[in-house]
Amino acid sequence: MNRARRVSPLGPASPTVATVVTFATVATVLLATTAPSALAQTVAAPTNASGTVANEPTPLAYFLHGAGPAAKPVLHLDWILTGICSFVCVVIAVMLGIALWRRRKDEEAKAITEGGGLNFVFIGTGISVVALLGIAVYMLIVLARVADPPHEPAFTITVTGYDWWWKVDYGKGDGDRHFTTANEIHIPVGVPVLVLLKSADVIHAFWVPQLQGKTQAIPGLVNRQWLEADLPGMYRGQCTQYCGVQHAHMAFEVYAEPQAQFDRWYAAQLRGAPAPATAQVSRGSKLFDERCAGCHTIRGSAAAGVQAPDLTHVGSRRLLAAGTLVNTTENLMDWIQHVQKIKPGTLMPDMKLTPAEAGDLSAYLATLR
Ligand code: HEC
Ligand SMILES: [Cu+2]
Repeated sequence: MNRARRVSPLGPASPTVATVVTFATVATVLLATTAPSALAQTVAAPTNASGTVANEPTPLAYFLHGAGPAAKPVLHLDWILTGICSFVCVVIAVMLGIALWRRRKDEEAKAITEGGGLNFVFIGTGISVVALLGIAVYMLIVLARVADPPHEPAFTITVTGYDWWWKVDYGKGDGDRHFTTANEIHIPVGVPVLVLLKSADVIHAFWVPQLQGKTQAIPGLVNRQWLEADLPGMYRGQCTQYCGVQHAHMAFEVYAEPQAQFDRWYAAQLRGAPAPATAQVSRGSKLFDERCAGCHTIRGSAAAGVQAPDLTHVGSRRLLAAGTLVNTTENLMDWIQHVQKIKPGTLMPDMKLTPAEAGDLSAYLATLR
């Protein structure tokens, strides 16, 4: 029996055509979803009165939008790498398809002689080597481009990773310009800010995907990074090095604001807490000094603990406990009394409070705006 070899009905040129079409489709979809209108909508996420952020970015939004001179080159690298990898997958799938389609009959297969088809191996290896080397060089170029900010940083902040929250120091070593906050970073839009990264315990990693790559925070070492956003808005950040049970709840937010708004925020953060104005607030303040001051600081009061977030302006933050809860009065009181249910294993104990104590403390905390 000598049946004619089956020939692909598509003809020899069609695999290439199919690949090109698939690749073009992928590229078009990517480009369409990154149109400027989509970008502005997802990235600009102003806080509204109720404290919720409109258009909160989705976790993978960083693949579609970058918002700064450090993010853009990385974004393009992402797309090109994805394009190349998808292209390779498609080519291999098509070749596999052709091989299956043109499969030899069993008796013919036995007749295959050694050494046949080796050219394909040489050509394939050659193409792979060239492509991988090209990618490696391109990656190094991108790394070099984003290593330093395009111009002098406007100022420096120090970010320290703790299990499981971030301490943020502004104006460190600058006397009356220094203050400490937690889990919320504000930067002026359009200028680079230098970030010195430290750790108080284990290795953490600081990552604001839409603005920058990842940088580790290592005990005993000071690493550097810089942040710059082209557009005002909120950019979510996350610890990206596993650091213990609550690693997933170690998020933070970066707010890029016009300079004047940033200056107002800075001035407000510099102020200490107001002196208690009512008897209830005064009782709450005393309770805080007794129960919480061993760990927490409130500037302008006697509380000066250093192992936990500075609470002087806790009311000004959108989220509580490194992105775990939205900061509302109910959530705040729930947090204080049920820490270990909300964020099990975290380094603050549940605080047992009588209803009267809870009322006093709540009244006091409400003054910390
Ligand atoms: C043993 C130390 C300790 C004590 C005592 C303590 N806390 Fe905390 N507190 C922490 C730590 C650590 C965190 C950070 C938890 C995290 O996010 O993982 C924290 C977080 C918080 C936060 C969230 C802060 C933020 O920026 O999101 C609030 C609010 C808070 N504590 C209030 C209190 C109050 C009020 C008391 C007293 C009734 C108190 N804490 C007692 C250690 C303590
Ligand atoms: Cu972590």
